[in-house]
Amino acid sequence: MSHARSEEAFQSAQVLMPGGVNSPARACRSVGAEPVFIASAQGPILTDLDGAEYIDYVGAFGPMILGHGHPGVLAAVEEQLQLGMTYGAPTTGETELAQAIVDATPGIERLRLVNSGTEATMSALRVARGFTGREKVIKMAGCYHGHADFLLVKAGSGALTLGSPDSAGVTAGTAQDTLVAPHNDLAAVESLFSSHPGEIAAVILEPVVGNMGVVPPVDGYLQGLRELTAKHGALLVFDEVMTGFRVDRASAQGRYGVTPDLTCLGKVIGGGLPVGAYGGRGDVMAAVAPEGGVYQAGTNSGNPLSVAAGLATLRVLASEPIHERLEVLGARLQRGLESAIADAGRVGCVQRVGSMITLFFTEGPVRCLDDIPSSAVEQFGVFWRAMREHGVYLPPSQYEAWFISAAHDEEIIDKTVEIARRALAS
Ligand code: KE4
Repeated sequence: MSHARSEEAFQSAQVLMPGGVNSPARACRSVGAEPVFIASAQGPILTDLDGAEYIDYVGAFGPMILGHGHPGVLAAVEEQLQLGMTYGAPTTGETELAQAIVDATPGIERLRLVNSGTEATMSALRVARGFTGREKVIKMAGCYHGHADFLLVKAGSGALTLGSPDSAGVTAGTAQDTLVAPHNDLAAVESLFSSHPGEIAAVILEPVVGNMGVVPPVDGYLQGLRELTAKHGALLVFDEVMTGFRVDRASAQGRYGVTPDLTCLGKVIGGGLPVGAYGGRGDVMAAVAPEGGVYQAGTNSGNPLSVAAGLATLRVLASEPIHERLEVLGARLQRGLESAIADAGRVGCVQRVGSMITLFFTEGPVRCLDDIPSSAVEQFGVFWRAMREHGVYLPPSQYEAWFISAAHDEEIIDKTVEIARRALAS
């Protein structure tokens, strides 16, 4: 497969942008490759500059739950485009999107729309600190919550992939208010509460982790965190930027039956355009300006195009059995990969929640970061290159979730498994 045009494009991009990319997660360095440049996308298929087609499991890192170019989403954006792109004044679309989110999400009574997942988590934790009058937050090693300074501590996703979970440029003063626990370890969180009485404003986590690969919560973990935070007067914050409307219409909190005080959203609720949101208990959200004293703002917050794409997406999710379908496709991919691993005599495990799935090159189960050996990362790189060469585009890191969309079907899943079978055998 020739990548000549992508190679040329990458040369030019590297001159102008660090690593030739606008987000390190796209760089493909840890899988020992260069990125291909995408020319177009339709349904479950990406087409690169050289005309090669790939079955897409990146899904733009999460938003594209309906696949690329869904006609309803395109029509909504086109209609809004004729009316104007952005106004810096309120629109009824924002209220409709807010209502659609509140209707579906157990933990959200009121919310704010922002422009990215990073803004959502950063703002939610500012609100948690303002509301509780406390300064420290607890996060879990390997969870990624965007690139706000105080959250780039033991971070997952691209930070972990590129070996900088603790980013340069984050001051010691900033990092000292972030306490870190291993994921899925309730006792570790309990001991942080004991050693910092009255100081912890919030516990933030990905209820299903996607940013160290897919790691579901162990039994009782989310419930335990709910009880611990309530007991100590801290807020429980679910970062559902990835899982929101993805693992269930009611997000991970609905799927697992645990309601957080604050929830962060992004990705799916923007239907492919830039968006984020944070929201939760009415009394907590009343702390946000202009009602309360916690300042948070944005020129493009609630952008009409993003709102139109998001609303169209959520309406499809509310009216069609998409999540049921994704569950069926996810289970089929999981079974196929598991049998391919077994038949190839390889060591590996497949972890999945709904349409989020990861093949780890270790026996498993993977419950926290320490369960992923460096050999898994190396083997994943070899596997990733073979998959891309044969037309399957996976997220370029062992520490990412693969996403299935409603535009995938049984045939595409089976083709993926066949390609994986060959990649694992070689
Ligand atoms: P953004 O600022 O990238 O919109 O969202 C940050 C974020 C927050 N929380 C969770 C759970 C997330 O997964 C993310 C973003 N995730 C990824 C990668 N898994 C974005 C891709 C990238 O960084 O390029």
